[in-house]
Amino acid sequence: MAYILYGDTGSGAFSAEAVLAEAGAPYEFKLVSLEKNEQREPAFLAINPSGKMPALRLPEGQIVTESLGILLTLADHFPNARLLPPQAGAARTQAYRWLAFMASEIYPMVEISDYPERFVTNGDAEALRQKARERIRERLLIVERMCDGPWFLPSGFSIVDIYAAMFSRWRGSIGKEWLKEGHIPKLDNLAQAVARRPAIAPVWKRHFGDR
Ligand SMILES: N[C@@H](CCC(=O)N[C@@H](CS)C(=O)NCC(=O)O)C(=O)O
Repeated sequence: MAYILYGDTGSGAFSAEAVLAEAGAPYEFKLVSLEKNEQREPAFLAINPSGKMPALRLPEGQIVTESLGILLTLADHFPNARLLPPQAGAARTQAYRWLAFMASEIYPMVEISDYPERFVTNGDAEALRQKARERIRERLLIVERMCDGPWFLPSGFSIVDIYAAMFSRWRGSIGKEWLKEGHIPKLDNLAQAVARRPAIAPVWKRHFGDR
C-alpha cells in the first residue's frame, strides 16, 4: 500500500514529497491546484478541513496534515533512512527546536504574504504583505545564522535541511529581489545540496525547477 500525498508543486507538499523520496517510500502525488483554489473545494476540505496542503494519507488510511506533523511521522516510519539525528541526543533536540521555529514562526507569515487580503478589512493589503515579507526575511536570517553548513545540524543531513531549503526558495512570499541580493548564502548552499541528493533531485526539479 502506498502513501498518498495531496498538494501542488512548489508548495509545502515539496517537503513531504522530498522526505517520502529520501525514505524510498512508495507514494502517489495527487495534485490539488492552488491556482484553481482547489484546496478550498469540498473534496479537499474532507481531507483537511483547514484547506491547507500538504495532506498525507498513510497506507493504513489515517490522514496526517501540518507539514511538520507529516515530516515527523515519516521520520518515525522510516528509522533506517536516518531522517533525524539519534533519539534523546543534543542534535535531536536542536532538530525539534528549528523545525518548530520554521513551522510556527515562518510558515504562518507565508499565508499573510501570499494572501494579505484575508487579513485586512479596509486596510492596505499590500502594506501588510510587505510587513509579512520582512518578518519572513528576519526569521530566515536567524535560520541562516544558526545553520552549521553544509547541513543545518553538525550531525549531518536531516529533515531540517529539507524544510529549511523549502522555506528559502519561496520567492513569491519572500521577495525575488531580496533573494537575489545573497543574504542567506549558507541556506542557498544547503538548498543546492538538498536539490542534488539523488532521491530528491527529480522531486526538486518538479517543484522548483532550477531555483
Ligand atoms: N500549517 C500548515 C500550513 C500549510 C500552508 O499554508 N500551505 C499552503 C501552501 S504552501 C496552502 O495550502 N495555502 C492555501 C491557502 O492558504 O488557501 C502546514 O504546516 O502544513
